[in-house]
Amino acid sequence: MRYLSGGESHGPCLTGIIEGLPAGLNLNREEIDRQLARRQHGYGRGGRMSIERDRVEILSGLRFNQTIGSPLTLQIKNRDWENWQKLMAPYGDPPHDAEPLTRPRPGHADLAGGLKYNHDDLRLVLERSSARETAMRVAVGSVGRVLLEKFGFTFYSHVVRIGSFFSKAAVDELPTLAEQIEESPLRCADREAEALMIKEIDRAGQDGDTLGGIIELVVTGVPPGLGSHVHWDRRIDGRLSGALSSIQGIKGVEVGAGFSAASQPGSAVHDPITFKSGSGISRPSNMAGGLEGGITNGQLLIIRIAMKPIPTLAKPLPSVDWQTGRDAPGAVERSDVCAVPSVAVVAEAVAAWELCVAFRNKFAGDYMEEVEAAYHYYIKKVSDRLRKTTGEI
Ligand code: EPS
Repeated sequence: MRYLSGGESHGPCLTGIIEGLPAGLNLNREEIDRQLARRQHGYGRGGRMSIERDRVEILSGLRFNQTIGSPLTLQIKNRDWENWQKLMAPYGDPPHDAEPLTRPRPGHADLAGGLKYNHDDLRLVLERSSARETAMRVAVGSVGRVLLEKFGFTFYSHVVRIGSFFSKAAVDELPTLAEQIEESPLRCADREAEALMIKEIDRAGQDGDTLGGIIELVVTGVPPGLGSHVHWDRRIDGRLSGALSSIQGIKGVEVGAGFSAASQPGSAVHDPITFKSGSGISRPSNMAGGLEGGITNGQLLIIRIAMKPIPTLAKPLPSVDWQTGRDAPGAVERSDVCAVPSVAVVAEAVAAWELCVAFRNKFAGDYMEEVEAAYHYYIKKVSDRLRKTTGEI
């Protein structure tokens, strides 16, 4: 399975095309819209979110709510396009009052992108580097998620840090806290920490500043055997880390114990393997975060990602006007103070897509019944193997 996406932040729409879906997958547009709405929530977002009401249009690959095996084309309209039609017109000449963006924002793609593509107007970098693109990633990931949910996968995400405040919520509490997290303006399961985080976002906004944070992503119901140790580009930890760190603003990805494992002895880091008659082989701990040797091991998948503060600052950092070569503050654009809660939803979708690709590599098939048969055959094999006595393994 693969997908491509296109679309500028203030262009007419975002488009995604997914290729390689099996036929016969039930897909409701409302489910994709529900995920799109989740991404739009979150305290700290700017004016743009009150303009957009993201909804998906499905233009091919679906008939009577069932995939037919052909490419699935998704479209999300940009409502803000109305205000940008002249400046972002695909045809004709630029309006004479168009102001080019020439003061690159430190931390943004502006400078490196302008050099790479030889653009005079850095708006041409901003338009595609914008996190607006994550709306399509959520739509695409939601399709993968619908498929995986049919096989018992469940996705959770919560915000564990914003600025200097931490949530105390633990991974095993997430299923019971899921509703509270959905209702929280920060996707934070710790109410006390949430109140402090909100104050910190308000303070940053007043100071013309921005804030980053840390998100924890947990997936349950993942069978052992997705990904592979046999080749570097099939290692699922690499696929997930690469995809998650490609989300705008992400500067770090940790799997399981992550960086803390580097400072502990092996005996404290690795998860023992135990056998109990009746239930078979199990793992009493999960420091590995569900991944060993580039393969899912059947435990909860636990990943944390760190987002830097958004680089568009209302009180800008020093920069240079690259038309004149003179010192000038970085460009100021309408933006968000904190988008960490939205990125949590994006991370769920991005992980769902990568897991779905690995799932389809393991359980190939052109139609759902074929995929289901392959899955159930394998799950029975795994379960038989795990339940045998120690001596027989
Ligand atoms: C973004 C800047 C803001 C955000 C945008 C990402 O947009 P604008 O420049 O139009 O105010 O609101 O996020 C979205 C549009 C979205 O849908 O999440 C940026 O520069 O990355």
